Amino acid sequence: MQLSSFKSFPLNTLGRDFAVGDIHGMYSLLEKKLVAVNFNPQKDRLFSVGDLVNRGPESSRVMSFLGQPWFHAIKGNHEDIAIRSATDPDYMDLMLRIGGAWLMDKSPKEQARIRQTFTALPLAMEVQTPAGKIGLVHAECPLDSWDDMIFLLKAGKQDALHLEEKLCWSRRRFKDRDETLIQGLHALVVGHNVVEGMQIMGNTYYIETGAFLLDGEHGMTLLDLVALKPV
Ligand SMILES: [Mn+2]
Repeated sequence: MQLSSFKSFPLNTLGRDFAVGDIHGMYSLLEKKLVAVNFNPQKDRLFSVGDLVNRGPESSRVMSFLGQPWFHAIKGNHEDIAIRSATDPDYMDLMLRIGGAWLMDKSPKEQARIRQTFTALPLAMEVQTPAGKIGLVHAECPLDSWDDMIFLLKAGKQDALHLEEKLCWSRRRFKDRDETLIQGLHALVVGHNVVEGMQIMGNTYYIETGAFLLDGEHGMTLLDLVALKPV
């Protein structure tokens, strides 16, 4: 049983909850966004939809967020690529084409530690809010029922139905403009597909607005998890 593949968070009775789109090494930009909303690390929580690293210039610094008690991330396809690059030359080539040299510049021991950190990241998270339960995955929810999907994850069946691969990589629903409501959730928040502004299909919120491309105020989406509005 892989306890790490799913994480559940109770209502935050002290402060606010935010979700952030793919960070992709844009440490300073996220820091700036957190200052702008007066983020309080004692009370507030930040949930990342994955793709913490690669593409942008500060991937190593982004790793430091993973040690913070207020920061919670799932595994994106870029973490998956980093893990696979240890043993698969094709993924190593890919890593080097997508700004992953930061990892290879580290000692073998440090590389192993980082890959271990990525391997331990959950594939899905859920957060209780006053508005209802919010789910977070990187790419998409492969099943229409959140509870059925979580049941499989909890049972350690992330290989069943290629669940792990779909959670991290699939673009099927996005390409199809799929408006299917994910049952059992108030909203599902995802990254992965770059959109110009936040897009909503059914109850799925696409918040990967291309921080690494635009490098500006609108490039990184910080979402208020209760209002489901970018802040
Ligand atoms: Mn991404």
